[in-house]
Amino acid sequence: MMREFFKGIDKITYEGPKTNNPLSFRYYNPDEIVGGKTMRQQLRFAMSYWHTMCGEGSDMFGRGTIDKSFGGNTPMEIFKNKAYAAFEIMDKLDIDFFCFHDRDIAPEYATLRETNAGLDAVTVLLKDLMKQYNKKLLWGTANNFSNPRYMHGAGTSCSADAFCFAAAQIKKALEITTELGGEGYVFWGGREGYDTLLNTDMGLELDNMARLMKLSVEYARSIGFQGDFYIEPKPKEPTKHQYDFDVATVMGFLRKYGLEKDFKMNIEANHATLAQHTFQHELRVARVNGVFGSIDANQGDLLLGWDTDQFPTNVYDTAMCMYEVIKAGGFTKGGLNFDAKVRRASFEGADIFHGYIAGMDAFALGLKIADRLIVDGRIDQFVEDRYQSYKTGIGADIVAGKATMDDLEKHALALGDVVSLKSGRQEYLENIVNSIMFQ
Ligand code: XLS
Ligand code: CA
Ligand code: CA
Repeated sequence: MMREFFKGIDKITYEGPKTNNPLSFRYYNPDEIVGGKTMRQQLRFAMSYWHTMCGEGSDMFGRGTIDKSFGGNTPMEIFKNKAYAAFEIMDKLDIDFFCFHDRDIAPEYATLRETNAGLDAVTVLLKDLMKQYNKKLLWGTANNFSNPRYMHGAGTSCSADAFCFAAAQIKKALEITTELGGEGYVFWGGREGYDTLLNTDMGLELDNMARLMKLSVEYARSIGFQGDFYIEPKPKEPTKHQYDFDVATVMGFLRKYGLEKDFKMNIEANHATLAQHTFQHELRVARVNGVFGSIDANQGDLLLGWDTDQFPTNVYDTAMCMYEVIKAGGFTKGGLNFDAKVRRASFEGADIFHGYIAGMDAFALGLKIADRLIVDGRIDQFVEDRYQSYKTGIGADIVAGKATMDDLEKHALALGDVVSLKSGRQEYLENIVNSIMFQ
């Protein structure tokens, strides 16, 4: 008989919008078809191991408020219990995937060798539990930012020794991810950036970051990893300037180093707003560049202005997110990873469930609304009509690359002073969105 960590919480099931049961789904109905696929297939929810199994509620001003030792005494016992508890949570919430950093799943010992041995032991357990509960690994990654040796960065450190440690950690994380059948591998440049340019050789740092990524991709493919690689943009925090600032910046980096075929984006809502973009903007940039991959589903607090990683509840944002996801053709190997944590004062076990339910329902609603927006068709039609002038005449020649500067000038001169323009109709479109959301 397996030990139960969250007593009193049964499996969370769909009860529909009218239920009063807070421990049920009102909108997430896994088998319901929306947009030609089940909600389960469309949304591909994942649990973030770091927040859910490790985050203890500490902040800059106070220590933890939430005990995540799960009754373990030795480090190894604690991490094994985390694994059992993790699968209980996924099972009860009906979440199919999880994501982890190497240091979330096993203890860090005095040496890398011992730490790797610990990782191997937990990997065996995770593999077992995955089989038993029918759960999958959405993506793995290496924590190359917590250990003090990465104070100057990992791949961008001024120390070649630190660079090697980073590489060794990524190598091991890739091996584990492959062993567990991971569908992806994420690079989030935790300390890949700078605090002052006065001590920084930016050119070398960027070259080295690209070198490490290239080596990692080559190694992963050589050991049979078949998943997708993602870069997760973030503009700042912990460093003042992170090199992977936003999707557009990362595209420039990838193209400079010839890595654009190897990577897609893992886009986090909170990182988008930290970069002064909307979540939808980042998704759109990824989509039009053909690099949409996966999502870290959360939301920030615009008044606090740092990476608060809250469970997403803003349905307007989840709707526009799912609109972009559907337009990008849906998820292939990616999914919606709740890179989100309950607030420090929400210290009871049940709070984790309330957080996930809130996020899953907000995305279920978002999916349904996005599908309705697309089926309704008025927005798509409006955009289509707005660019009509490129369908015929000089516009068609521009698009076909046939028009010369002389042709363009000739056309402009012939117009005299008259350009016929139509309204952008922003308010009309916003009304459509609201009327579909609240129908
Ligand atoms: C931190 C990031 C991190 C990545 C994975 O801000 O969101 O958790 O998602 O390393
Ligand atoms: Ca993230
Ligand atoms: Ca974050």
